[in-house]
Order: sequence, then C-alpha cells, then structure tokens
Amino acid sequence: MKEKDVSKIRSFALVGHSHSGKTSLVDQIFFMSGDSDRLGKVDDGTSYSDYFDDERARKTTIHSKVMKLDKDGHEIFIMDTPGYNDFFGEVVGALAGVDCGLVVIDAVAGIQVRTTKVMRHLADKEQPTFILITKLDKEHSDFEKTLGAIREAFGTSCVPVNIPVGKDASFKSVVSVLEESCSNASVKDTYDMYREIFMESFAETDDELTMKYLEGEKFTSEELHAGVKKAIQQRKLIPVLCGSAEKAVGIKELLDFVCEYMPSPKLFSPFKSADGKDERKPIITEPFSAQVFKIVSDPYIGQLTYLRVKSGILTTDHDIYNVSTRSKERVNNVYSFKGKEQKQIHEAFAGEIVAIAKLKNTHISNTFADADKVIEYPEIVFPNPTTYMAVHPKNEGEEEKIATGLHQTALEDPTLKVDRNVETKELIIGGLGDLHLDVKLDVLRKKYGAEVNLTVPKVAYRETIKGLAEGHCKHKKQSGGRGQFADVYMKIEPLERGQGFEFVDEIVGGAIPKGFIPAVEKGVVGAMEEGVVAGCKVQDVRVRLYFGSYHTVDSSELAFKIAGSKAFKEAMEKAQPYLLEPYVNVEVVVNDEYMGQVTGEVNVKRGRIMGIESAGPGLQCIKAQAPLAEMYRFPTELRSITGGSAAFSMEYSHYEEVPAMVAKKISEAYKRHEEEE
Ligand SMILES: Nc1nc2c(ncn2[C@@H]2O[C@H](COP(=O)(O)OP(=O)(O)O)[C@@H](O)[C@H]2O)c(=O)[nH]1
Ligand SMILES: [Mg+2]
Repeated sequence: MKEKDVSKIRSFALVGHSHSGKTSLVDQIFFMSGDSDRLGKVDDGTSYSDYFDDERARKTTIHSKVMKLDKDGHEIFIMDTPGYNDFFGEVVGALAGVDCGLVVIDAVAGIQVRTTKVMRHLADKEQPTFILITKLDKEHSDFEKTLGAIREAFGTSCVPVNIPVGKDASFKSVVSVLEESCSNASVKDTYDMYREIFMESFAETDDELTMKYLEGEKFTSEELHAGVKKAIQQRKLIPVLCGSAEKAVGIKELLDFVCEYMPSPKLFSPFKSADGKDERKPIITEPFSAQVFKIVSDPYIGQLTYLRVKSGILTTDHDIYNVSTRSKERVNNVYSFKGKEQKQIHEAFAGEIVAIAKLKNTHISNTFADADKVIEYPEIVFPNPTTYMAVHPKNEGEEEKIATGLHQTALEDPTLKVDRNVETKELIIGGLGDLHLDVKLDVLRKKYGAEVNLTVPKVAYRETIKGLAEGHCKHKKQSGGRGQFADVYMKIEPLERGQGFEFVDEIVGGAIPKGFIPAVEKGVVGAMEEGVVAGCKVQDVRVRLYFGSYHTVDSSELAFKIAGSKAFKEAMEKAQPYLLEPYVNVEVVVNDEYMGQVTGEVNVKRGRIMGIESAGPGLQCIKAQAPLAEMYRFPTELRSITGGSAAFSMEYSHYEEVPAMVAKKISEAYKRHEEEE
C-alpha cells in the first residue's frame, strides 16, 4: 500500500455572490497550472469550469464541480460553486465535501447579499474561511473600502495578508504583510499599516501572543507560521487576500498561501457521528468512513457519486458498505481528478474527494464505512424550497413519465422537492427560485423527453365552523325486499384551531346500537373531506352524536354511514361555516434601500410584519406572516424589486380565516363548478 502524506491535502470551495469572479479564478488557476491549454472565459462560453451546456448557454455557474490542482507536492481539491440563490443547494453540498471556504468578493461591488449568506453558513459550520478580494484591475475597484466593509461586517478576525501594489489598470502585484520587510518600496506605508492591523488581530488569537504583543516584543517567524495556521483552523483568523483573476495578479500568492496556511485534513477535530456517540479522526490509520455530498449524471460515465473520505482508506478491491441504507455497493470504478478530468484510481485516503461510478442504492448524505466498524454521520442540511409550482403535462398520458423524471432529478438535487398534493390533487415541484425550476424542467425535457406547463398551485383551503348547530337525518328507503333505515341526531361545535376532529358518542339507552356508531363516525369523516363552502377538507370540529333510532331488520352500517354524512352536512350549513387558508412564516433579507418597498409589498400581500432585525451592515431581515396564496408569486416580485439581491425563505405556519371578500370569490367559483358538473 502506497503511503500518503495527508498533510499535503487541501480542499476548499469557492463561494460568494454571483459574478464575483469565482469561475474566472478557477479558469486562471488551471490555465496557470497547465491543466487547461488556453485561458477560458465565462462570457464567451469557453470557461474551463462552466462546461455544462446549460452553463455555457446561461454564461454562469449552475453546478458545483470538483477539480484538483497538483502543486508543489500538494493535492488541492477546488470546488467551484454557483452564486445564485437558486442554486444554494450546490453550495451547501460542496462545502460539506471540503474542509474550507474561499469567499470571493468583487472589489467594485463589495459585500453583497450572497456574500453575507455564505459567510453566515461557514460560521454556522465552523469551517475555516479565506476571503479573496478580486477584480482589483477594474476601474472603481477599491481594496481599502472593501477590506473595511469586510471587517465591519464580519469582524476584526478578517485580516489582510496581502495588499495590492497599484490600482485599477495599473494593479500589477501584491505584497505580503507576513513578510518581515516590505518588498516594494512604493507601498511601504500601507504595508506598515496593514501589517500592524494583522499583528494586532493575530495577537488576540492567543493569550501568550497577546502578552508578547502588549510588551512590544516581536513574534518569531516560527510563532507566526504555526500560530497563523492554528488560528485559521480555529476560525480566529480569516485571512483576506487580494488579486485579479483576469490579469493573473495575486493568484500564485493565493495558491502559495493555501499550501502554506490552509489546514490539512489532519488538523481537524474528529468527525462526530449523528448520535454523537462515536467519532473518526481524519487520518488514514482509522477505519474507513466517507460521506456522499453530491450525485450527478455524467454524460459519458453515467451516474457519479462524490464522496468525501473522512477517515481511513477506500480501496477498490471489495464492496463498500452503505451504513445509511444498510446495503453493500459494488465498487467498480473510482475516480480522482486531474484538473477537471476524471482519473481512475485504486485507493483513496482520508481527506480526499473521489467519484464512484454507478452505485445503485446510494443517496446524498449517506455514510459509507467498514461493515464491521460502522459509523453514521449527520445528514447534510439543505435549504428548503421557496418557490412552488404545479406541473401539468403538455401532452396527454405523460403524467407517469413526468413524475418519474422529476423524482429521478430530485435524487441529484436535495433542494428540488416533488410531491403530489392529496387535497388539491396537483403534482407540485418546489425549488429555490424560478431559475432553479427552469433549469430542472430543461433536464426533464432533454433527458426524459417530457414537456410541462406550470401554473401557480391551487391552495389547499380548509373549512371550519363558528357556531353550534344541530343536524338530523332519517335515512329511509323501501324498495321491495330489505329496506334501509337509520335515524341520526347530532350537534356540532368548533374546536380550537389545529385540533382536528373529535367524535363523542352520547347515545344512551341503546337508541343507536353500539355496532352502528362507528358507521356514523365514518359517514361524518367522509363528509368532512368535502366541506359545504368550497368542497375543502373540514377541520376543528367536535361532533356529538346524542340521539337516533334504528330498525331491527332494515338498519345497516351503510344506512348509518349515509345518515351520519347527511346529518353532518346539514349541521355544518347551519353552523356558520367559513374558509381557512394556510399561512407561512416568511423571512426576507434585503438591503436597507429596498426595505420600504419590500415591507409595502408584504402588506399588499395581506402579510403582517412580525419584526425587523439587522442581518449585517446595510442588511435587514424582515420577518412576516402571510397567506400562502399570496406568497407563490412573491419571490418573483421580490427579485424584480431588489434586482435579485434579496434572500427569501418561507415555511408553513398555520391556518387562518380567509377574508370575506376573498372567500366569497372562492365559494362562488366552487358552486359554479359544481353546477356545471
Ligand atoms: N476585470 C475583471 N473582470 C473579472 C475578473 N474576474 C471575473 N471577471 C468578470 O466578472 C464576470 C463574472 O465572473 P465569473 O467568474 O463568472 O463570476 P462567478 O459568478 O463568481 O463565477 C465575468 O464577466 C468575468 O469576466 C477580474 O479579476 N477582473
Ligand atoms: Mg461561476
């Protein structure tokens, strides 16, 4: 077995706002390394990293990708990720596969909504973080202002480690503040200033260092080297680098810094199991374990499952055990990477990322481990859908094909949800935005040959009552032979919201025999499936069955079921029935400048603002409750108000009464429809 120096492995994902320059950086890195023989460009569709058809067409990253750079004996796994909120699932998956995050910030645009979002995600996951301020070759780029904003937004642990020489078109090189002396006289003053800023933040990462610093002593280069690396691993320092992908300035320095200071897998704490009882150290002498963070269909190889080897060694000479599905998987082809190309390998070590072809029963988040030393890691938590649409086949008879295609697609994308709504009987897809759904329906069309129309989903209204009422039904039929007879008296009354249904048997003296009472309840439950206002499911009602009569020959379960159903409908008509609609909790993160417009729009949508909190400098988080019916279109409107800079999420909260005006329309439409049928 080949020995592997795990301390030479690095892995990070490029994350940040869309168009901040992540992919251009990847293009430049692999051009400089010689993996790519020409410098790819996102804008003319020749990017090394944005290579899928949909990415070339849209000129932006849609899929996260794993690439590997071999540099000075280091293996550096680099993942490019999309910046659009619609594809945030790809970012979450990618960050679960790598050790660190490299947040890319555009030196002209500064901190943007997705910058804050990924910084928050990295903080939540306690992942070591690096920042690159890029596009410093561009007119109006501003290193100082961007760095200031970063430190204000994300704290003084964000420290400059290299600084630009020259500005805009004359931006030519960078100087490291970690170097003992300034290597370029023209920036001596700024070097002094930023080195001081760096040293001050560095000193704060450790008590001993603080003492030394306060006493005016200098740090030795060993102290600096070991201390910085440790502080980065512990997130006490977030190094800020700078450069231009376009002009290839600062890129070599970035990669040198990665080799020197980015923590290797070995330096991380053990990975804890989902139940917290077990753990694996990220070293090769531990038993093998790995977690799936991504699945894609490769046009040439077929299905590829991406694993992060968390401990031990993966070898290809025997089956591997999927702990999550409790099944063995045959391992035929395992791939590592050279640049973006897959390269077949026979073993992989803790800290590495590999892709395995054609696994049969494996899903994202699943854990693989030694069958006799199992461990299961916590599920990767992906964002919930924000945008829902109902899917209707364009061509008759394709329902099956569509459902299968969408379910298959959803296996590769945990942020895509496909569900049939039993109340409205529609097939619903949920995703992170229109663009997300658009891209997935493209897949459905190209790969499964099925086309669909989308509509705003029907809302699953419910019905309940305000008053008390009685219902009576004497169901009697005599048509020769055995007749039907059931006589039922009931009272109904409202229950608290969300309590559902209660059936109380108050029959005394055997007015209705015990054996028929469940039939009455069945009748009521059946009737509750289609209420009297608009044919919706009824909830929050108590039914008291208090009197009735029967016939020794003609009474039957069926007769009592029918009578129960009719008596309930009669009672409900009299008990002031009304409509309920689902409400959702909504969170919107927007720039200050859009606050007024967005809260205005929430009010127009019958929403209630529950609170507004700061979500970082210049950002506000609006919390509101609003009717789901009004929220289906909200993400699209939000995008047009804010130019796509806002982040939106919603989750089901509760049911509330539909306002009379709206209810009238729904009820009238229902009754018209009933008459037509
Ligand atoms: N001037 C300049 N433009 C850049 C630089 N990096 C990226 N761009 C441009 O910024 C736009 C978005 O870049 P891209 O790499 O696709 O950003 P991503 O969405 O973060 O992957 C493209 O038009 C790039 O050509 C840079 O360093 N300098
Ligand atoms: Mg990109």
